[in-house]
Amino acid sequence: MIRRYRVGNPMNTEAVVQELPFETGDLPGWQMDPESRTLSRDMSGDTVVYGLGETVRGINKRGWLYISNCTDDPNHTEDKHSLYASQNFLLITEKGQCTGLFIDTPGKVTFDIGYTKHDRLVVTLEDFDADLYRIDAETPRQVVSELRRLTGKSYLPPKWALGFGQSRWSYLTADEVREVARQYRLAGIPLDSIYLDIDYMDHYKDFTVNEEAFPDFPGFVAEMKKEGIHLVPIIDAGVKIEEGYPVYEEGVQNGYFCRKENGEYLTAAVWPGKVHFPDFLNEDARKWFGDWYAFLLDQGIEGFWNDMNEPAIFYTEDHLKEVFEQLDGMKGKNLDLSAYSEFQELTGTVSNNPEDYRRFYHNFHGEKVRHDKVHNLYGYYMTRAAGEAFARLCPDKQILMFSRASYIGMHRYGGVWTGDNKSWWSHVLLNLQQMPALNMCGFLFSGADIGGFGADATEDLLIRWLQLGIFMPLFRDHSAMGTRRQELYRFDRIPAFRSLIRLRYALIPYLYEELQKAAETDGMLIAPLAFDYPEDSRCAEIEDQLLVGPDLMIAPVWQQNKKGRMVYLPEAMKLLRFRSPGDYTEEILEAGDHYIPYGLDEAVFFLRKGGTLKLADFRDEEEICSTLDLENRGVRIISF
Ligand code: MIG
Repeated sequence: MIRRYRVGNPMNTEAVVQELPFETGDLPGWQMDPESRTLSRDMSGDTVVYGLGETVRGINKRGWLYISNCTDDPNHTEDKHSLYASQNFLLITEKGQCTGLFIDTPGKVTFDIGYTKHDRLVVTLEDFDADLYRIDAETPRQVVSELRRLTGKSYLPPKWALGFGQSRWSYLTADEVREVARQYRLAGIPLDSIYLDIDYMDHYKDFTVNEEAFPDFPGFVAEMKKEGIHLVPIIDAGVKIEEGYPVYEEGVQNGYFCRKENGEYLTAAVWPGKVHFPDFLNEDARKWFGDWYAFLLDQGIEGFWNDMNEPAIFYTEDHLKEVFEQLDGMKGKNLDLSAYSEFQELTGTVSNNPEDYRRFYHNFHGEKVRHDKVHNLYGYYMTRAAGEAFARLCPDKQILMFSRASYIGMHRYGGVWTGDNKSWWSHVLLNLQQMPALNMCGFLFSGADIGGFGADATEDLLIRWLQLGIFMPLFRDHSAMGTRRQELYRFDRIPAFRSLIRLRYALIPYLYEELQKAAETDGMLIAPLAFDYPEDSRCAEIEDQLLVGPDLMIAPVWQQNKKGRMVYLPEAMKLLRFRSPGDYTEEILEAGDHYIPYGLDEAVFFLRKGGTLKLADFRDEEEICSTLDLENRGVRIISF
């Protein structure tokens, strides 16, 4: 049952697709205080708080302060409060009871989940204007499906998007891309997509292609597709200011960019240098920007990733001017401690400065709205621009789409990737812990940069990450400029990589069917153990095992130099140990704690009681280059 309460006078975010009448009175179970702009409640020792989508820390969110405020921060350490996403949904379980709360408000929201007081949950709204949806159901999975009935069906990607993707910031030329494809073929490792990062563009201008580096782009797209490889270009939020560049010219002429108080367009800087930000919250601008995706669709592109849409700001022209003026006054002076810290403060806070988010406005439902009031919607509406355009331009085709910034509602138009993580062991665990929370909020097609984006990956890290990644819907290796190369063929253990990626391909019939079911039936692909074993109090504490679909449980190794790990089984399960898709052993294990050896050259996971695993049927000698080679194949069944 969903009950809707309203506080203040909220804007319509269009997160919700189902119009519900308002209840009067207070939100049951919560104390509401308009003065402090808070909703709060007690938590008992057994209360577990799930949700919030993509955030730092564990599956159980208790014991930290989380702030919904879409932020481009590449350091996802546990002291952070905000990442790229704002998904204001909590799912609370307590002694067999469960309840959900979706706080639909486009501004900043702070979730103090036992941070200030360990037994108190306090939600503070920047503006006390929100629609509050309280969901009561028998089980956590039912709470999740009610949320989805409220907010709409989840985006489903094309099947090829479950194949392996290789990315790098950036492959600079068509030949470099060809070489990546060639090396994968040589190594016998299947690959379905190669990502084009910002350098495929002409001077980082959206909807352009650098003709010198990528001559005859449509021909190149077709050539790669013949090999089963999709090219997936990035699209950034900011539009370069440049006379004669049609996206810029059209935006200016039609008033589609965000304006300052005085009516001028805001000038910010991102990769292209100075840019204007499209006003995705304005329906006409949204349609216009969406139509531009046709520039690439028409050249054979079938997938995109939307970046920098928090929006990330290197600096704004106005703020930079102020900074320089103040610095002028410091020139030649002896900077004492306080002057020096002032200097540091001035120069160190130029990018993503909160002041800058108050300098520009949107035309939202015909009203002039200051950006910070609707900040968390920007990435959602950029991706919506794309999603609505795909529905208009190619209604019969599924287009791959995922975004960096997000808000609930965006799950109807695309998935997310979790942004600039690092090649750290702790980020393998973070990837695991973010996935069930993303699923709860509707973001089924999601994943992290496998191998880690920043910092240098080692071979064992990459293998361990892939052992988790083969179960994640978005399955992409991506890394940053300046870091150690992490295409799989650059390492020694090619047979191990080949077997793992081939096993992923064998798992696609199961994964895609379950993903499809989860999207259609408003379910989850990836869930915490406690969702299916509510009576077992041990499960509520498990932070490094997951359920994948109804039949599988995984317990990856996420620490270096381990040869195995302890695994908790809430009931008897069948352990499957694969050395390749055709070479595996099975062993039935009783409920309880087990030490499970898990080497670098295998994949170990568990089939649940009554479970059925469908594997694509191919032999070890058979070549599998991409998902194309899975077509018209039978399945092999393993059951317990
Ligand atoms: O500020 O396009 O998260 O995946 O490779 C960096 C370059 C901008 C951030 C994305 C990352 C991408 C990178 N982008």
